[in-house]
Amino acid sequence: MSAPKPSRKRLWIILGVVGIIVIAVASVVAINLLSPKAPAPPSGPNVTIWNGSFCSDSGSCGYSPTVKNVAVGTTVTWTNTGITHTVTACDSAHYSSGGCPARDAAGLDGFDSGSMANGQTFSHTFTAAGTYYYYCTLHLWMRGEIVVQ
Ligand SMILES: [Cu+2]
Repeated sequence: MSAPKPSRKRLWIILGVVGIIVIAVASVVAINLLSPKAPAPPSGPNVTIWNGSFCSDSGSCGYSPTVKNVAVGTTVTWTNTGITHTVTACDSAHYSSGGCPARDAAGLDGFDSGSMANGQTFSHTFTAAGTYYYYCTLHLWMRGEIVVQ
């Protein structure tokens, strides 16, 4: 009986093709998960807090836009689209790889959202001109600036 041989061979070819397709799709998904992109900045006085599958460096999570220009008196609203993050004011002189240890000593208008869960928003009104630096206390490499003119 030599009849089953060709059909078994065909089955292996089909399995091979399916396997290659599965590996190709999985690779594309993995590449997308590992190299997240910052979302386009929202319109208006808004900032989006974002992250990819994880938040391991400044390329995988952050604020969009990183630098936001607004007029004096503007209320800026941050919306968290990712894991838990914060929006915490920082004195630029203490803005380092270690985070912002002296944030409360800053003479600038301080603000701190505290822990923000996914979907939560935080707003702050900037009443004086200046550059306001901020970061995430949970991910020290997440940094942003509000330039008030
Ligand atoms: Cu964070």
